[in-house]
Amino acid sequence: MAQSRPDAPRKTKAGDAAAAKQKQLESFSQSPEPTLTTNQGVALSDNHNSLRAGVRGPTLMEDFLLREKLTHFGHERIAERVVNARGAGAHGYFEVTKPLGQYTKADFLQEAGLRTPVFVRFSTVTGERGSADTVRDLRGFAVKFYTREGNYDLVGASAPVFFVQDAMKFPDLMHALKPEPHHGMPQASSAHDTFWDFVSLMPESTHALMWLMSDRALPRSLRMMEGFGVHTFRFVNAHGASHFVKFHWKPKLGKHALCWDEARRIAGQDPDFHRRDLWDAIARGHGPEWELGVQLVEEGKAHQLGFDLIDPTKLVPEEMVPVQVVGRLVLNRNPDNYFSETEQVAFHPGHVVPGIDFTADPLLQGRLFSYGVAQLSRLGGPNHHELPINRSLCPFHNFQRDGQHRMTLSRGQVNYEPNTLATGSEFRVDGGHHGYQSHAETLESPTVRKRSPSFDDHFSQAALFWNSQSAAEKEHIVSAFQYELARVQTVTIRQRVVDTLAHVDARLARKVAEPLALAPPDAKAAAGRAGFRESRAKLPIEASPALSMDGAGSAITTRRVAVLAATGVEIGALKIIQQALTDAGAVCCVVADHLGVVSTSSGQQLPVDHSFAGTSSVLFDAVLVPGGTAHAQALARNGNAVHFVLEAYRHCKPICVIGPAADLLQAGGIDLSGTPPAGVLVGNGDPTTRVPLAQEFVAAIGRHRHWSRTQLDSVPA
Ligand code: HDE
Repeated sequence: MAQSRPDAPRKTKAGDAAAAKQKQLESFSQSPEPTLTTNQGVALSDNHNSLRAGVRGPTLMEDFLLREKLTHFGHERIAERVVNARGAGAHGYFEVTKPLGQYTKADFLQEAGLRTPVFVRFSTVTGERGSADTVRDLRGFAVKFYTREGNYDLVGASAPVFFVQDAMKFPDLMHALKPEPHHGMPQASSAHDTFWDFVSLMPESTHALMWLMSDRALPRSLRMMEGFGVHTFRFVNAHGASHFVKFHWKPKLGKHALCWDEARRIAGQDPDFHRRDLWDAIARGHGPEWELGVQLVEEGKAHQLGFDLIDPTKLVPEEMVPVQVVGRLVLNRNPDNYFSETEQVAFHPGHVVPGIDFTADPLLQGRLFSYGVAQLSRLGGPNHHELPINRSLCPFHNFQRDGQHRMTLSRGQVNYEPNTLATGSEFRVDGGHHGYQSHAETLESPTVRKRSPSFDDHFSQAALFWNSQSAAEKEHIVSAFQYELARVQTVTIRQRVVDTLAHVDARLARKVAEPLALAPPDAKAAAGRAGFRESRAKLPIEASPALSMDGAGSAITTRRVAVLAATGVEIGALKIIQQALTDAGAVCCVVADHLGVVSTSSGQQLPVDHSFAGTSSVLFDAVLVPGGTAHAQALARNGNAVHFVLEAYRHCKPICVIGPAADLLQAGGIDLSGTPPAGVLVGNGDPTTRVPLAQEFVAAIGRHRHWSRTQLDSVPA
């Protein structure tokens, strides 16, 4: 039996490490074959007919071909994840840009340029496996690094804080959030009584609630979403010195949101909107990219922050501890098989490598137990680490044996340690400097089932988040609370929520309460309830600009622009604008009343990508309506075209109309006589203005949404 010390040949050989995982997966992959066989390899002659006693007779029990096929089919489904069930996965690599040897001995973070293969799975938290993508929810952002020292999983989320401080409350939170147990509704939504009942009794959830009610919970794309490790972890260097670390993923395409009305419409138009968007971008060679950022806090300085670093309802404002960019994550390959990869991948916050360690965050501590047991029931046994997607790239060997679905054939007489029989000399792994060393934290206190008073401040960071939002973002938060609470049937629950919100911001609480027929928010009533704590930290900053998503422009790569066209469309300006958009990486699609082609004013044939019947404005980021009198008149007579433009207007998307096409907006009562509304560009058809118009349009799309548009409710769409 080949035995070695656990850390002897840990390094993969030279070569492209990122390709190594692909090669490993390929050794398990299978392409369609020209013949069919049973699972035992016996060739089939007929895959259409079962074995019968005569052509019209009953099917025979003996038909092992039918039995095998039906038995396998009947077992195709496995239990979905109890949370984060709906996901999308992709392969890629992580590359170090700033080595971190000073802080951590983790091998994959030592060398600039070193690439480590990764598999990433994004997910919604609440919905079941078949639910829609664009629901209001936080998103899971789980990264498996196949490092040379073993797998490291960073199982994070799209918000840096969580709803509860202790793992003990996680099942209650999720029970309250998931469909109500008596009738199994609603699907993938927090807008119901049990969720708000629970959170209204748990003031510690207030900060995470602010994130859930904000635009953060409606990402435009998984590619335009920040990720966070949430908990504080530890980096440990080669000398055993430890730093606290918070992880951040910063999307290269900027952070952008959908608007709520649009998100709901997309859920009907294309429930796979986010999954498709990720898949298509990678398939077209526009694999998304994130920077990995770390916030490092010296052990001895943590107490100076003014809040407890191991409380998972707290973030570390970037303005207090800057985020240092240390690497980049690139996703560049779609999975070959959704089930084998995206479904069977098993993440675990306890999959760490030497140099990365835990803190005593009581939520993290519970997670360290929970993921292992979840995989046992979901993947049917203790050998799921042997599934191709979960296999480490470096060899693994130990004396764990047997169990369901064991694939490794462990040779020899010896399945225990210490031993002498394997090689004739004593083999013993019993301490020493090699392998994973847990950080030696000094712990001396009596056992206690109690929260630390340092976790008592539930509102100062919720208020920081609120204060950091732009005026439009604040309005969105208010509307979100109003929508959710309007769906709550029990009036006392609504009242409890607004009473608690009064501790975040009095105006926020009042505005939320206004249309809900509630008594004025009563901060004192909230303060009298169980779970409430008076403690409130004094933060050195009033607002953290990094918490807002508004205003930051970004590249427009992969943004989808709809070009509306009817017979007689003028393509002079269109060509120039289209070129500018394509040069900037956007994707233009011609939308018309019918598929095929549209005749232009100069008699050319313009190919059509989508018909109005087959698409919708909510599936695009911007709209361009070129000039041409006959074309503009035809579109103005077409209710679908008018709706398309007005809906895009209501969703604050950039719109460029040329010449008579402005009538489409005016039909919705949008006044273009003076300065056009934000993000609306009106071209006059003059050829000399085409290039600047194209540039302005690119810039307007880069701003993403023009939230400052007013009186949107008066626009009929
Ligand atoms: Fe999870 N979580 N979680 N979680 N979580 C699961 O693991 C759990 C928490 C997160 O794409 C489950 O394999 C407990 C925070 C992601 O496969 C389960 C607690 C964060 C994913 C589980 C938490 C997460 C999961 C479901 C509180 C953000 C999907 C099946 C103590 C940092 C990973 C499974 C993927 C999945 C338990 C809290 C993120 C049941 C007990 C906080 C991204 O084990």
